[in-house]
Amino acid sequence: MAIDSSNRIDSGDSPEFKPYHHPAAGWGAAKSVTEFMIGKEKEPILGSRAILKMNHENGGFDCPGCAWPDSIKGIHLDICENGIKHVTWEMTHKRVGPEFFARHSVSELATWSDHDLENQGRLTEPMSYDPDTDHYVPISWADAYALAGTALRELDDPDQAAFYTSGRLGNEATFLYQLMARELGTNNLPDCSNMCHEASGRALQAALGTGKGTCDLADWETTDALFILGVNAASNAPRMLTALAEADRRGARIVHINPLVEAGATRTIIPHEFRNMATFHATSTSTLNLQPRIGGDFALLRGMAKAVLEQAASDPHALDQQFIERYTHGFEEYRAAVAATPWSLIEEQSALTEAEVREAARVYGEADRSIISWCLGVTQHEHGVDTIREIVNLLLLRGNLGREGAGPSPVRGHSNVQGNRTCGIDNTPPARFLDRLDEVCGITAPRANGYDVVGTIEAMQAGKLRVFMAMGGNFALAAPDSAYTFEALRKCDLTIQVSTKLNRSHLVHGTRALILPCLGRTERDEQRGGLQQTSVEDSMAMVHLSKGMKKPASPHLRSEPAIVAGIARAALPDSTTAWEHYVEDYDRIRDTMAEVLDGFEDFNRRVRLPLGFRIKQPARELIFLTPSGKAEFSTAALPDTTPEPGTLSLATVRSHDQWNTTIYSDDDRYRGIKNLRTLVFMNRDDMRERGLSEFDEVDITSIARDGSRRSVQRYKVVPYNIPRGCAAGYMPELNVLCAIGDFSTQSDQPIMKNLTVVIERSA
Ligand SMILES: Nc1nc2c(c(=O)[nH]1)N[C@H]1C(S)=C(S)[C@@H](COP(=O)(O)OP(=O)(O)OC[C@H]3O[C@@H](n4cnc5c(=O)[nH]c(N)nc54)[C@H](O)[C@@H]3O)O[C@H]1N2
Ligand SMILES: Nc1nc2c(c(=O)[nH]1)N[C@H]1C(S)=C(S)[C@@H](COP(=O)(O)OP(=O)(O)OC[C@H]3O[C@@H](n4cnc5c(=O)[nH]c(N)nc54)[C@H](O)[C@@H]3O)O[C@H]1N2
Ligand SMILES: [Mo]
Repeated sequence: MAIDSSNRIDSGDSPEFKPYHHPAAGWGAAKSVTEFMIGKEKEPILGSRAILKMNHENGGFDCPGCAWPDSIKGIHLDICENGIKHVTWEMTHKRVGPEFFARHSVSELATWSDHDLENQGRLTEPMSYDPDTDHYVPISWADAYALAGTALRELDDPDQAAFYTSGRLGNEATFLYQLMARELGTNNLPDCSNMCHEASGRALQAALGTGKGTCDLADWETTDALFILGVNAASNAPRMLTALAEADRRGARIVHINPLVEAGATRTIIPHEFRNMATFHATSTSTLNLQPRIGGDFALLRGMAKAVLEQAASDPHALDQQFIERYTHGFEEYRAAVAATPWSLIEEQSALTEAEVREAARVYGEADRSIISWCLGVTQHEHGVDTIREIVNLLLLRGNLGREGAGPSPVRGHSNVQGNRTCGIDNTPPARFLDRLDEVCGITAPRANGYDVVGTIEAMQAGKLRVFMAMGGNFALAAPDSAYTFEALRKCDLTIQVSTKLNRSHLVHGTRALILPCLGRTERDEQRGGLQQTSVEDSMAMVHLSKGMKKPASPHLRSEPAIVAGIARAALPDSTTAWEHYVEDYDRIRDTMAEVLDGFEDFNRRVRLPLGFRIKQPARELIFLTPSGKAEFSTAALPDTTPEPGTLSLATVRSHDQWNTTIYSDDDRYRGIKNLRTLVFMNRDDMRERGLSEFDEVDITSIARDGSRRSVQRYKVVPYNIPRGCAAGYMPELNVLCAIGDFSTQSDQPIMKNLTVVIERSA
């Protein structure tokens, strides 16, 4: 099937490119939101009332957008343009009911764009695929559970099933979901984190003994220097702009490290400061912008460490000697590894000059307290784990850990992706967690590791996986190698999608398929025990409650915990787990979680505190659960990440107007793009070398490690301020180019930011 053309969403209007020179957020954002709410979704009143309840300290729901923490300063509106779009998208009046599916066959829907699919509105009833007519037809909840239960019971081996999680799922549903998988007997719990921050978890676990950052917002508010690597804050974590602007006002230094100078890396208008919006008063969000080559961060960080260590020869304050001696392990080996890395290699690999690297090091050396923050620009690489360990190395040199205003601070993606892992979504679970789960829940969890995302796709292809269930997300499109993944999903006996909106994963299905529509985060969740709340954990390990207030989109929707319990009961008829009892009142789920999960003691009481509670981070207290009991320096040598002659490194990124696989429009305001998604950003010199001008059509061909090639055709070239040898374009369209075998050997994450490509004029 023509995957490439089916998910193109270019509206057909003439594309425009006008570099953006205004500050991020402010009136542009306000206008965009207004157009979005009134123009396209036509629900201004409904939207605005709900939005006032978002991220509110007393009640309200957690913004289902990004995982940036809520402001701890209380009442001001801590919302952003993209959070508003996200919520409005969920609250649409449009509905996808049985009549819709009766009108359109699956083969027909497969030719629609991804935007058009989701834009049909909210799913209203459970549906089952009928292979005779190629239509989805209504099915009762009882029959849907029975169908799923029978398929799961009939497996020869529980490892023939896999249970995917997208990072939306609340903690309580998460806990029940992993319990069901493990009671069935499998650790096949792939999740979106396998494509997102797996590298961060692994690096921090190895270095510090906890797989999370150690900072909270109070640290961001007191730090002297912030280093932001590979984050497009203005689009993907807009509330970070507030923290950046406030830091700048206090006189903190801010260094952005990104091959692209993104909108949030210069100036912003703080979203909730209406006075500034009225006067167009923009606040600076940067001290220094460095544009390394894609994959050049490790070299840059190594260079900064080299400069700091050189400085230490004459300046006793360059290093925190006491900290290094008392709390770290492996310093001498690290010093030797840095000494063995010549400046020439650092320059070559980072594509920055020694002077630029020294400038970043000077900012770092002058700051008493530094935070280093990162997102996908660092994680989705072959050397993601080594790069994040180098971030920690650099922090350790000056004792930037375990004190206010200092530490590593990854920016997570989905609003509860961190909570999913905390609550047991892990295909390689620690033995200690399984022991506790067995003891408290009276099950015998399997000990063998399960499949991650790539492993799941490979197992489907090999015929080893027969039932695939997804709690949210859009696995077919989010995963790498679309053609291969589509083929894999179609080999399953049964695919089950628990979703709010129609998407590609409903159309790329197994022999049998179920669509189970669930409540969204904004909606009231009534169970026998009354109105329920669900908890989530943000990027900075704060756990708090989220309560939907809106009338559900349809009376037939069920909550995610209820759906898990329904399937679990059907699949495990003799289970002694009190599935039904749990769903009546989520406090009961939380009571069990309190017994199983570290740091969740007294869960029900603490989660009801006004801002919830913070899960203790041992590393923050300078307790390192590592083999040496200390923070570990790492000593990897710099890899060669420069592109071969004739090829470019391509990063797949999000536009300003999308949420992962959810595409709101074909504009990308902050990058100056209108009406175009099938584009590739290139350096002018690389274009000239190929005889290309703006909007010329090109074919992009990726070259996988095994030599296999994948292409997209007729993409338009956009000249952009990006280092030579680098290119960028949008996910998920470009997932076609990501080879299934090209995952990092360090993190097992698919390589989505450093594809080797050839770009040629289309025939
Ligand atoms: N509105 C909105 N918000 C979102 C999302 C969304 O789709 N829309 N997605 C959510 C999710 S799940 C996630 S994980 C996050 C993603 O948030 P981001 O990590 O900001 O996501 P990307 O768009 O992939 O952008 C990656 C950034 O890294 C840069 N980059 C690429 N390669 C390199 C490199 O080698 N080095 C460096 N230093 N930088 C590089 C790119 O130029 C870009 O600025 O956002 C979350 N929030
Ligand atoms: N090439 C490339 N590929 C990538 C990335 C990249 O940077 N480049 N990024 C990767 C990353 S970081 C991530 S996190 C993944 C994202 O992968 P996923 O999490 O799988 O994808 P999403 O697009 O976030 O999922 C959107 C769907 O979630 C459903 N949904 C929305 N709200 C709810 C809800 O409340 N409950 C339920 N049950 N369903 C809901 C809707 O049906 C919607 O269609 O993609 C990865 N893929
Ligand atoms: Mo993500």
